[in-house]
Parts: sequence; C-alpha cells; structure tokens
Amino acid sequence: MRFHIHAAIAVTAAALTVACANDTPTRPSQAATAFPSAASRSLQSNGASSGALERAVSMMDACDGPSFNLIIGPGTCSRPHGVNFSEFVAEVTAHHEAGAWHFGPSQTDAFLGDSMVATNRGGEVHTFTRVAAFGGGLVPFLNDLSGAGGTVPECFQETNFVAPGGTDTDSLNKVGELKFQCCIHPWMRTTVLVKSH
Ligand SMILES: [Cu+2]
Repeated sequence: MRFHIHAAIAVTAAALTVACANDTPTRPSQAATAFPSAASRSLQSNGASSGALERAVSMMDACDGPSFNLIIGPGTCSRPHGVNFSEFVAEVTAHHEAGAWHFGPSQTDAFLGDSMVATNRGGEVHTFTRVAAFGGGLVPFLNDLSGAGGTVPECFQETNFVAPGGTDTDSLNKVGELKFQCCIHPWMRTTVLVKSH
C-alpha cells in the first residue's frame, strides 16, 4: 500500500511538472485533483467498488510484560519490556492518561461509507468502540485514575476485545462527528468527522 501512495505522489509530481511547463490556467486545477483520485484508487479496500476507503487506526501501548503480567495476571502484556506497571499507574494518576497508550490518529476526516480499521500494535488487549459520548471503560481502577467517569453503555455491549496483532473494523454509516474509545484504557480516543460525498 505504501508503494502505491508513493506512486500516486510521483504521478502528481509529474502532472505538476507538465502544468508548469505548459503554464496554462487549466493545468494547475487538473494537477490538484490528480492526487486525491489517485490516492483513493490505491487505498481502496479489496473488492470495494464504491470508492470507499479503509482508514487505518493504530491502537498503541508500551506495556512492560514482566511487571504487568506479575501484577495483573499472566498474559496481560505480550511485550518483552516497556513502561513498568508502577510507572504506568503513576503516569495515569498524574496526567489522567498514559501517553504511550493511545489511538493514532486521534482525529481524522472520512467519508460516509468508509471504514475505520483499527489494528492493535501494542502488547495489551484494547477495544475500538464507537460511543455516543466519551466516558469510562470496563476497568473501575483505570476509570478512577484517569477521571474518565462511569462506564459508558457501549462498553457493556462490546464483544470485540482485540488482542495484539488483531483488528476491529467499523463502517462509518452516518455523517457527523463519530467517537471511538478503548473500553479498557478510556483515554485512548479517536474522533472521526464523517462527511457525505
Ligand atoms: Cu486500551
């Protein structure tokens, strides 16, 4: 996919070069539209015919396996090293979040019909849960430390607890500002502004 994006940029650069060489008023606007359309084609999901895009979100953390697994339980964290559990608790206590535990991007635009594809690139389980309003997750201890508040209703309904390397896909079926959060680490959030075509 990265190759295709680079190819699209190369095509656009070539178009801009042509535009400059010819210096006609219509060329720049044609060149300006070349990149989005080329990028759209290269980013289309397999088999999609509607032009809908898959928008990648990374679910990140920096858990330290030895300390997390010792304190919370075996299998909690698959990473060999990182932020140890006491450092994690201290950071969430002080800042209401642990910065390495985040969704990237935290904010993005999309079009109706696109899909968000969230991939767990950390060492702990996360969720990518669409919520009406941000709030607490399913772990009271973390809700309290982060000040996220009570558990939001959507987290009680969540069934896709995404293990490291796993994904969750959400089809953007309404316009407006859609909110996604982790039901374990409630400060992990992404806001998607969904526009109609
Ligand atoms: Cu999480």
